[in-house]
Amino acid sequence: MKVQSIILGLAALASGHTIFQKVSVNGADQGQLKGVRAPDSDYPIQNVNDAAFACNKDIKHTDSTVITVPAGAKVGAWWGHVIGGAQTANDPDNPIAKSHKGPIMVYLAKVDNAATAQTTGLKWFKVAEDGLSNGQWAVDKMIANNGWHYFTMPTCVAPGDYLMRVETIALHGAQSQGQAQFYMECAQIRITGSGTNAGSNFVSFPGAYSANDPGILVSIYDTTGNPYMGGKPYTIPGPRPLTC
Ligand SMILES: [Cu+2]
Repeated sequence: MKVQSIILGLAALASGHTIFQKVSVNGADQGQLKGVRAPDSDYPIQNVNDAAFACNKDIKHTDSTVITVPAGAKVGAWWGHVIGGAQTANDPDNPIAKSHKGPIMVYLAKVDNAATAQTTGLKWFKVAEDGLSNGQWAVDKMIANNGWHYFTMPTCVAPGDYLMRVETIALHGAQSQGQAQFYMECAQIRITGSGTNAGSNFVSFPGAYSANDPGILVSIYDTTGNPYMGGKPYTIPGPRPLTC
């Protein structure tokens, strides 16, 4: 029993996973877990065909909040190591372990009622993506911003209710098939404005990614172990985002 708890403790220390659990709109913090469907577990999904690939599994935190997002707004998605953020004082793995280099992407799916919508069978379109640019992974910027990942909601997105899926991929083990780590949660949003674009390049989750996608089965290391692709470009998985 004692040995087992020590092993479990070491495993917890070694796993610097992450959970998307809060939204901001034009700088206004919408509140912890408000309008975000989150699990208690910070563990990734590693099978791209997992039935819960859209909005994750074992969801424990739900509410009826639908977050108003004006088209064109600067939106923030906040990630934390565990629910609430840090797991321990000065948690070095909050918001995510520094080893977990990778892209962050945002997808929308139109629904009738974001508070109650099911997450299967939806048609998703990408509205934002950030991979590796200017020597920085999207995850590096998210860590530097204390867990916040910022993007602009395209100005042309049509008003209405959507589920907003924010996804981080950790690529530290992605040189082996099945070892990329996918982290995703979905927020309940209502877009306002006068846009008329209902999306394009739709994909399904699961279905959008393959296990040997060049952005999923990839070694990010150069010969000295530096995790920045050795100067080669990184190809973000999925379709290109909506442009207005
Ligand atoms: Cu991890």
